[in-house]
Amino acid sequence: MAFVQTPPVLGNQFDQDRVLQSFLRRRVPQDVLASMLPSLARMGARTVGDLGAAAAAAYGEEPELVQWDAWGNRIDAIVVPEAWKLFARAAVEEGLIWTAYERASGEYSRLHQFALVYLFAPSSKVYTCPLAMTDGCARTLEVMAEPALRERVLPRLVSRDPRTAWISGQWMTERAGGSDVGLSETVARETPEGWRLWGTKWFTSAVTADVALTLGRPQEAGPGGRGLALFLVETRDAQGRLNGIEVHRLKDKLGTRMVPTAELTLNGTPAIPVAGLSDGVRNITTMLNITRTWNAVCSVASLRRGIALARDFAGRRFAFGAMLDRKPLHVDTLAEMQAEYEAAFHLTFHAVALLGRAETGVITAEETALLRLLQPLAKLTTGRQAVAGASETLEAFGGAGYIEDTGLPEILRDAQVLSIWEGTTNVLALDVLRALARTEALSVFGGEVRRRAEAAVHETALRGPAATAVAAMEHAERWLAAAGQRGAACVEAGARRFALTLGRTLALALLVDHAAWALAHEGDPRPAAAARRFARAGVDLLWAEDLGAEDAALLASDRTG
Ligand code: MFK
Repeated sequence: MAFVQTPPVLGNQFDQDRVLQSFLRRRVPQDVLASMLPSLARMGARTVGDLGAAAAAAYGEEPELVQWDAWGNRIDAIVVPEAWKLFARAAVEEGLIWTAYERASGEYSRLHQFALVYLFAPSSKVYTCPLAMTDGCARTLEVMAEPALRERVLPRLVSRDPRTAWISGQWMTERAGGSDVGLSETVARETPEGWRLWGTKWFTSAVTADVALTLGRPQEAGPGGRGLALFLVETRDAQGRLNGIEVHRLKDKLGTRMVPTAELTLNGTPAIPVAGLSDGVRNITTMLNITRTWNAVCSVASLRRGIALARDFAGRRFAFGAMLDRKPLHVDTLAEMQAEYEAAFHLTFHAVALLGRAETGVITAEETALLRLLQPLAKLTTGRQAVAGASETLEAFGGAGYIEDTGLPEILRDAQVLSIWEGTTNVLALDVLRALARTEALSVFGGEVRRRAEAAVHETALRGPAATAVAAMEHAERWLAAAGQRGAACVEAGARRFALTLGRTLALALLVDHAAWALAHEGDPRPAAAARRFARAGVDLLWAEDLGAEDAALLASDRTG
């Protein structure tokens, strides 16, 4: 009989996730964890059950824009696949937003929510995008909206009833400014019926949303982000017609193909100011810090799904006289992937734990400074790991990884956006500098790295990686001081290497700390092995020299004449 390849098969993704389970056992009190377990086990089953099946069956299905009805009326209806509707229903039923706002688990509620999100994400065709924006909008309204607006909209955003639940968009990007949002050209005018917006939004994710947070510049307001105001738009009127919104076309994207992303024009769209009539950029960063956390969690989830598939397949695939999981070079590759994933997990879920503490009022001033730094660091560090990890996943399957209907190429296409949207690596590296400029965040950060590394002092196996983390931290501190002396251009040029070094260093320190705990309390040597491997993979990416002048020469025009 001809040889036929066996595809990978995954079981309950909560039951099979040692890293998540061990982390929760350590961080969450036993009684609180016991109350979370049934929902986590259910999501672990659904992600390889009905949700996974729907995602696989919807292979190639995409949303469609229907601009006109049969009678010539402009309708701009977005028709989404049935699978998308299932993900929407499941997200509400499983409380993917609600869990964070109900706060039944106190400061651990964000850990509960994001553990659910992490399990849900890889089988959701990036339904996590509208969910992230809904969460970001909910948090923004919770902290800064007038009571009337908050009380009308917030319960819908966090609803656990599919009949009343709303989702929110985040319509920031304009032709003039994707990263430099202060260049936004949308105009806001106060009319007898209230505020209205005119302008074109160039990249509006999940255009099927019920509401969206967006920015507009009130007439007479000044330039830049300060002159913008943050508005909430309700996309449809009582009859279900779009509220002065024209959808021009859906974007033809590399990945996230089931997410309806559109170019649209606001043509006198009614809008409600959320928090005064200025400082729109500062105000919308409340949303961004939430969506960036989602981005990091989804990056880790993508890494985890990739390694789960590759490890399972390695036990099924025979080549050169043995199964792949008996081949030293393949084992070496899988171990590298596993170590990157475990480090990414600890970095991200530490940020999640701090977010939960912030939102329940138990966070300390030092932790607040750390969280401000961790949100961009977790996003930028894990975004790049997710892209590299997805590429490695495909390669671990050989040619099958390059074949569309295995579902594997989609992992890579969907991962690529994770280092782009919600701030590219470079924009976030600059945000790290912004966060450091204001506070004592670097000394708090350094203290955290050292404290976590010291936790391993009694474990011989962890002394090496702990020392690597401390040495990288010292180098980062020295580099920033020296680059600062050489000038702002020098700091900016090295900002990406600096930020990635900080992100990877804290990831290593947290992994070392957890590994020491796992050895002592669970007799599990695997996190320590991950820490040793991650330390060797490279955490310190900084250079001593300043190559600015050489770079200018390197990039001088190739044109002759
Ligand atoms: C898997 C799920 C993922 C989620 C999917 C969602 C899909 C949605 C798709 C999209 O919408 S992608 C578009 C996302 N766009 C961005 O992420 C924008 C990227 N650009 C930036 O983040 C820039 O850094 C920024 C626009 C914020 C810079 O603008 P400015 O005008 O140069 O900022 P400036 O003057 O430095 O900062 C303005 C204020 O905000 C300052 O405070 P003050 O007014 O008190 O001085 C800053 O300190 C503050 N600020 C800036 N970033 C902050 C922040 N505060 C807290 N946290 C931050 N991150």
